[in-house]
Parts: sequence; structure tokens; C-alpha cells
Amino acid sequence: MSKRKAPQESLNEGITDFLIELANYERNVNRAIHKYNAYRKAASVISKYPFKIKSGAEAKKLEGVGAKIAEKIDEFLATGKLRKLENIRKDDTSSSINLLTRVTGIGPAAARKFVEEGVKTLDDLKKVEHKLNHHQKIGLKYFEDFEKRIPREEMVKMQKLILSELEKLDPEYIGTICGSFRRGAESSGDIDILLTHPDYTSESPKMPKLLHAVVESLEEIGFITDTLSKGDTKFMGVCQLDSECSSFEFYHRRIDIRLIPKDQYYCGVLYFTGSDIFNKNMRARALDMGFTLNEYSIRPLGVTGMPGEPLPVDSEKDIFDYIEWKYREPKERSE
Ligand code: DCP
Ligand code: MG
Repeated sequence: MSKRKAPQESLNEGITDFLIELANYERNVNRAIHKYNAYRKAASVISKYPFKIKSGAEAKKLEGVGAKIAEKIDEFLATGKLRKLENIRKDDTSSSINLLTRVTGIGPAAARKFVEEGVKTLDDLKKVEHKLNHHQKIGLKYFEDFEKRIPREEMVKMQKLILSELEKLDPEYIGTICGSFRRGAESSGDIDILLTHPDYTSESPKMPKLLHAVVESLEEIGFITDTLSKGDTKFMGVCQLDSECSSFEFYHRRIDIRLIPKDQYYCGVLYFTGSDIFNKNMRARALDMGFTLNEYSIRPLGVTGMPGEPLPVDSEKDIFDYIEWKYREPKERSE
């Protein structure tokens, strides 16, 4: 999961920008995840609205924009700013917490704790490096790199390299680069790889070797440079393309690799392709049609509301078919 989201471009960028800033404030400083979701949702519908918004009332007609957000839009349209945001930006504690949560490995709770101890800047963090765990140390070391979006061209290079390593190790591996890249984004925040193998299913014993062999070979060729965490089914780390053939030094990038049983693979691919808003809508549709859908499986709901056994899934399309939705290409899954 990447921490930096692509800025939304739209006719109403001023509005969507302030909504996203408020969303981050609610999540990082107040740990109010519902408010965070509400602001994100409003920003998302407004970013798709094809007209320049002229009043809060106009925006309020959109789903997900309520009275309070409409009021803020009116204030912003009238004055070009928002008192609430001005105050938040002025508030030393809030802005320090916001900054520290940009370091991977530091969540809202850890950020608050650091700030309460007087650790408020990246320089402060460097001074208390002994208090950071391994993940946080790496997050601090590559702070600038991880803030940079990855151009699609570079994503394509990394895809080629990763898939060719898989092929060399065992042609039966199936790998998919998911996330915004799969949706066709011009830039991505990180690399999300899903991995499976026909020998590995949810009935078979765990097969961590399948994951570790891939990680080790990517380390050997110098592509994976650091490990944040490595379990039986999930690797989180850092990678960097070789700069040998170009004068340009590539940035370090965040990479996650997940090993998924074959029978759960396409529910995983669907989930990790996103977008998160599309996923929410698809889960809601599944519920309406009497199914429960998550990153592992789709299961029918019985009359009592108890989920039954997972349904067989051999492609993403199978999942769309169960809920009687027309298949949507990844590019068409922004919401
Ligand atoms: N996801 C989700 N709900 C979450 C987090 C993630 O449904 N709360 C899914 C949808 C995302 C995918 O996982 O598309 C990958 O998460 P990222 O945070 O990496 O999101 P993207 O890849 O879409 O964007 P970015 O380009 O910023 O990495
Ligand atoms: Mg991503």
C-alpha cells in the first residue's frame, strides 16, 4: 500500500485538494477513519464532476457530499481558503503528526507518541534513530525517494524484469503487478505484486519457499535492496532498477509481494487492483446479490446471513459473473 496518493486533476482541484488535506488530518491526527473516508469519498465524486462547481448547494446534489462539506465549499469559493485548514496548518502538533506519518512504518499512533516526546521533524527522528524499528529506519532512510511517484515507463521496466525472473525460476509461476499500474495509471505510488503457483492451494500446506525463492533471486540480481518484513505469504521491501545502462540514477521504490493460493488468486488480483472505491462498490453489489466478497473469496450468503463455502473462481470475470455485473477492464475500475 502506498502512502502518497496521486493528486486528483480536475476542474475543481482547489476543492478536492482541501478535502484530501482534511481527510489526511482526520486519519493521521484524530484517527477518525470514518471522517477520513467521508472526505475521500466526497473528493472522489467531485473530481469526476464535469463542471466547475459554483456553490455548496450544487455540490451537495452529488452522492457523498453532505451539508457540512457544502458549507466548506461555500467558504472556500467565497474566500479562497478555509479557516479550519488554516488553523490545522498553524497547529504545530497537527502538522508534526502529519509529517511523521509520511514515513513508512510510522502510523498515526506512533507519530503522536513521537510528537508528545518532542520528536517533530525528520532531523529529530534521525537523532533518535535508536528508538525506531527496522521498518521505520528504512522509511526514514528513503523518505525522499518514497515520496516520489513511479512513472509508468519505469513500472513497465520493473514488470519486465520481475516476470522474466519468475519465468527463469519456474515457468509455472503466475505473477501480476496490480494496484494503480494495472488500472493504467501514468504513475504509481508503489509496486504491488501478486504471486501464485498451480501447486499451491488453500487445501495444501503452506509453501513459503515459493515466495522466498522469488525474493532471493530478486535480491541476487540486486533489484531488491532492503527488507521491511518477510513472512510466509507476504514480503514488504525496497527495490531499485539498475542504472548501469543509463546516466540516470533510479530512485528506491516500495515493493510488496504476496503469495496467494491459486484458488484465491483472482479474488486477490481483483482486490489489489482496486481502486479502493471500486472495491467498496463491488462489495456492496455483491451483498445486494446475496454474496460476500473479500480479498480471498466470494461466498454465497445463506438465509440466516451466514456465508457458505467459497465459490470456484478461475478468473476475475467469474466474480463479475456471479454478481451479474458486466466485466470491467482494470482501466475502468476507478470507482
Ligand atoms: N486497497 C483497498 N483498500 C485499502 C487499501 C488498498 O481496496 N484500504 C486495494 C485497492 C488498491 C490496492 O489495494 O488499488 C493497492 O493499494 P495502494 O495503496 O498501493 O493503491 P494504488 O496502487 O491504487 O495507488 P498508488 O498508485 O498510490 O500505489
Ligand atoms: Mg499501489
